[in-house]
Amino acid sequence: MIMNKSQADNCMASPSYYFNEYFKGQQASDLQSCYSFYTHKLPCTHYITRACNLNTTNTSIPYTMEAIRNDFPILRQRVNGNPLIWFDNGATTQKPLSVINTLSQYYREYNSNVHRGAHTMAVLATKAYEEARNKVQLFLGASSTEEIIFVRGATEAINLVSQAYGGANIQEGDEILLTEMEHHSNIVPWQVLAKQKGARIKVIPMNDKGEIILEEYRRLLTLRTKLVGITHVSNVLGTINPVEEMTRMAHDYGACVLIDGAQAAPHFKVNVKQIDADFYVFSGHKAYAPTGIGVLYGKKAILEAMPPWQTGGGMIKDVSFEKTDYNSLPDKFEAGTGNIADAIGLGAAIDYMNKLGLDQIEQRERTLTQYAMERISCLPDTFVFGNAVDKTSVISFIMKGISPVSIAKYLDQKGIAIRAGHHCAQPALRHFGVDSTARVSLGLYNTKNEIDILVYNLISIHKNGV
Ligand code: C6P
Repeated sequence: MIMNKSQADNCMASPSYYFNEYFKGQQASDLQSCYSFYTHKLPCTHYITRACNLNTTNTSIPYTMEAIRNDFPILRQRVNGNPLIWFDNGATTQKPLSVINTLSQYYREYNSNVHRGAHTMAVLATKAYEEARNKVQLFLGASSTEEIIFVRGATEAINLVSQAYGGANIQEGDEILLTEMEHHSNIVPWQVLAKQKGARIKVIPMNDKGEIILEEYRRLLTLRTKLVGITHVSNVLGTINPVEEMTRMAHDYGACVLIDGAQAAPHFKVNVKQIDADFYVFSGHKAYAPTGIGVLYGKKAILEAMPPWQTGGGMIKDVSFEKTDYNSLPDKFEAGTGNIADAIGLGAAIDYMNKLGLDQIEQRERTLTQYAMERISCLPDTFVFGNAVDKTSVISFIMKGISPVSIAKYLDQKGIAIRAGHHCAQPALRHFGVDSTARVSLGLYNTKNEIDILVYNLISIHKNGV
C-alpha cells in the first residue's frame, strides 16, 4: 500500500479510511474468508461471525475519533512504511498536542524554579506547578493538595512509601501481603524492606482467570499484617482488582494499604476516598503526560506522621548545624528541585482526559478490550491470559510455536507496536507457566479498525509464519 501525503493525513482523520487503505486490494471479503477459514475449527463460532462484521461503531465520546486522533501528532507517523498503530500504551502513552504545547510554552515563556523566588517568572511557574497539584487532587478525589506528592513515577512513589512508611512502621516478624499479579515495582521495594527489617512477604494468590482469590486473602490477613500492596489493574492481565473491598478487609486488621494505580488512572475514574486507600500511586507517562513525573497520594495524617524520605533543599522549614525542622506537606516529601515542566504537563494531560470524560474513556476502552479479546482468543493455537470478569485495556497472549518477540517483530514491520516479554511481572506469568507473552495494551485513541488490522496480521502469522 502506497499513500500520498494527503491520503496519509486522511488516514488519521478517519479510521475507516485508514482501514480501507491498509487492506486495499484485499478488502473485507478477504478478511472475511480468512476468518471463515478458521470457523469450522473453533468452538466460538458466534465470535467469528461477529468478527466478520466490519462495520465499526466507534465511540460514545462526544468527540469524534477523528478529532481525538488528530490531537496526537505522533499517530501520523509511518513505521516501516505503514501507519503507526500504537498498542503499547501499558508501557507508555502518546501525548496530545495540548501537553506538548504546555511543555513548550513553559520553557519558552516562564521557565523558573518554584517556591524560591519573588520574581515574576518564579511566581508564574509556582502558580502553574501548584495548579497542576490541584488538578491531580481533583483527579484522584483526594481531600487536599497536601496529600499529593510529585515524584518521578509509580516506582519512585512505592520506594518512598516502603522506605519512609515501612522503615518507621514495619518491624521484625511483621507481614507484608502482595498480590501474585504485582509489577516488580510493587515487589522489589518491599523485599528490600523485609530484608532490612526481618519482616515477611506473603503472596495473595489468583485463580487461572487472573482474579484475586478473596477467601485466600482473608485467610492471609492477621494482626501481623502491616501493609497490603495491590495493583489496581494488572499490567499483564488487565484484571481490575476489587480494591475497595480488599482495602476494607485490610483495615479490619489495622493494616495499611498501598494501591498501585499505574494501569488504572489512565483508564477510569479513581476516587481514593471512596477506596479509602492509604496510599495510591501512578505514573504520568502512562496517562498522556510526560515521562519523569508521577504521583504519590497519601492520607494526610499518615504522611504527617511519616519521616521524610529524601532530604535537602525545599523540604525544610529551618536548618542549623544542630538540627533541621521539616516543612509541612507536601513539601516535606519533595526535596530538591522537582520536575516542574512535566508536573505542569501532567496537569494538561488531566485536563485532556477530563475533556473527553473518564467515564466515556472507560466505556470505550472496555468495549474495545472485549472486541479484541473475542477476536484474539478465537485465533487457532493462540492462548490469551487473563479472563477476569472485571478487566480492561490489556490482552496478553501466546501463539503456539512462535515466540512473543517474533510476533512483536513481525507486527513492527506492519507498523504495529506491541510489547513482548515478561512485562516486569514475572510471578504473574509464572502462575501460567510461561516466561513471556505478547501484549496489546489499549489507549483512548485506539479503534476497532486497528484491532481488525492486528487480527488480520496475527492470522497471517499463524498461516504463513513470521
Ligand atoms: N509498567 C509496562 O509496560 P514506572 O516505570 O515507575 O512508570 O511504572 C512502573 C509500574 C508500576 N506498576 C505497574 C502496574 C506498571 O505497569 C508499571 C509499569 C510498564 O507494563 C513498564 S514495565
